[in-house]
Amino acid sequence: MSNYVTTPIFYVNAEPHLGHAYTAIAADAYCRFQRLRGHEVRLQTGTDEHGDKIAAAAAAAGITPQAYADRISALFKEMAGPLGIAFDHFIRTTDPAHRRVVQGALARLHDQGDIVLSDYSGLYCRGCERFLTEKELVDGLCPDHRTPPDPLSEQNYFFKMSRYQDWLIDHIRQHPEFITPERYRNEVLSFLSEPLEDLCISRPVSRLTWGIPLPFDQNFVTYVWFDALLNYLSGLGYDPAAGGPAGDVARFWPRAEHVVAKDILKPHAIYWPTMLRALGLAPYWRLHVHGYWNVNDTKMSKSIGNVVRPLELVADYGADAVRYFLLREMSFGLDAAFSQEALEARYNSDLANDLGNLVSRTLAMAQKFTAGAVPEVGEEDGQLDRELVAAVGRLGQEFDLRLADFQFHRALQAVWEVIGLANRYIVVNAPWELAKDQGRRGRLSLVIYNLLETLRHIALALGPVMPETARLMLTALGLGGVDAQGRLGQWGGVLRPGAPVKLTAPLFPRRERHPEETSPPAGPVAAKQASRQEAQAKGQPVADSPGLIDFDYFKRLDLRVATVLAAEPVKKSDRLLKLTVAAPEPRTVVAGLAGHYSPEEVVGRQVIIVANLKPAKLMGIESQGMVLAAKDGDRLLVSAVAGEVAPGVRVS
Ligand code: ME8
Repeated sequence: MSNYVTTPIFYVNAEPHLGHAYTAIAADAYCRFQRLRGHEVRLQTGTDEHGDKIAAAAAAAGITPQAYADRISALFKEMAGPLGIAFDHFIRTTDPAHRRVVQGALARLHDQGDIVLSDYSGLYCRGCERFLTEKELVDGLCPDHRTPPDPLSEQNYFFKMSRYQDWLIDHIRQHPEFITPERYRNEVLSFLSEPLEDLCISRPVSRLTWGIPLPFDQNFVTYVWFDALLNYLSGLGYDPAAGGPAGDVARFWPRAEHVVAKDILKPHAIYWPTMLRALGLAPYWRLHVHGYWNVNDTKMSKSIGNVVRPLELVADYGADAVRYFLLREMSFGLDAAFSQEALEARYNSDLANDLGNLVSRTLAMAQKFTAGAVPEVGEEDGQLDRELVAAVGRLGQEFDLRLADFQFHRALQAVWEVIGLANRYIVVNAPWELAKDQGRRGRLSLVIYNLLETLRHIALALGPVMPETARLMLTALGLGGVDAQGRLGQWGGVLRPGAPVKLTAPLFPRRERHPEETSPPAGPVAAKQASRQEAQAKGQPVADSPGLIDFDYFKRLDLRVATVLAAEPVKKSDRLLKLTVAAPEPRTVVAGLAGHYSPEEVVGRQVIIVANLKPAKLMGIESQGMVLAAKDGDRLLVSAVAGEVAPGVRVS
């Protein structure tokens, strides 16, 4: 069965923040998990580009809505790579194919009498882009935007959603997995206990032109939610005029799963299934609803301005640490508080201490006691060994159950229980003591083998959440990709006795605070602004002082060690070499080294690159980064580190 997983398509009225990143990371981790279990998966994300909000943001920026949408949509797309989000399709609602699907669906529902013209007077909230009912107001204000809605009276087209209310209630009752966690299912059922009003799906062009024109009345454009929800089908190549599902719709729709936060529960749990029903399609399979990331007890949101930029965190902590923190810290379904202290604490305790130490101690002991190789084991298991093996077996079951259910925090908790047990196993077995006694060599080999084997399972479990860490761990164990290394929880049979094992660099070096940083850490990245202002007030040097940059600014540079895998001269240039480097993923970097180095001289070297430089075309070749070098008169000397390290290691 093929899984189809989607994130919401994000509004392009402001830049991406950590809330958006979280949804995409959760969806990505789930997809990676399904792929590792051998399932075909399609992950779709994208941007929602029509409507009042975008038109207003573009007007404020003094550019056309399309130019504005192009700019912000690119930021959402570019956020994916550094966060390790491997989407299969990025959809934009301004894509011509999507617009055709929306118009086709509107025409079909209009023809069958599911869309009708009617007069409407009501209270319209511009933030929500919809009419609110009296009951929804709190003290006369929109509960989400805390602004008074405008009284509006106009003709509009309505989707006869109420026709499908009874069917929807039955469907939700009969399919407990349809909306999870359960609290959101109950919320929807409670909302449905009152009669549904029909859904206004048009906006008069006198009020809004930035939308998809209704195919049957040019005086109106489509309501942004009716347009946006259809992305889930248009991204699969849906044809509204076709009799039934075909192609990718037939292949993926039966296992469609949407991941959203609770702010958009109603459109997904009520509008969308009724639209699907009216179009003659089955409802999606599951809707996974998470809570909010809050900062100081307030929802992180672009309109409030308390946002944390995900790429700044990645530059600082690395993608895997950010992914781990977000998925571990939030209980899926509930709200969670973001603070840099919490991130720092988890980094140091869970990643540097628990995981990082386990990996480096185990591999260091394998170097020392079993000649840097997987040992041969002949010794009988004892009680302690059996406990470890049993815990790994349990992890195999528990992890799969939790991840299949979007319970990332529980799945990771289970992994950390095994990490804790393995760390205790080291202390209790004291391999350094066993090593002193020739008669206990067999026992020593067994202990080291058991630890290496436990690391293998930990790496397998971490694959969906921390793909790069898993890869480095498996490489250190002499194994290849995470997908071909046996099944999580099934002990033994993969590590080959005699195979070399080696860790080239610590996984999560402890973060010692830089002397320029305030102590304790200054809270969310966005809040660091405050300390900067304070420093400025005291006349201390900050970014705005000529020639000086502050530490935050420096930290935005992602400097990495890259191993040169291949090099060739760039045609028609006597200055440029085209390098393929591992940092750790392979990428192309064009460097002005020709004339100073031959291609053969640079292959195999480890150089320092600026890894987050915007790609640029040099002589028609896209360069994804810049090699640092020292220019001394006529000489050019390429940068290096003082010893060999794992490719991709950060330089700071
Ligand atoms: O609603 N905590 O787009 P949007 C957690 N275009 N997640 C958050 C968050 C927070 N503080 N803030 C945002 C829209 N999100 C529509 C969707 S879908 C057919 C159309 C995430 O840009 C979360 O996934 O306002 C939430 O549902 C989504 O961003 C809202 O993004």
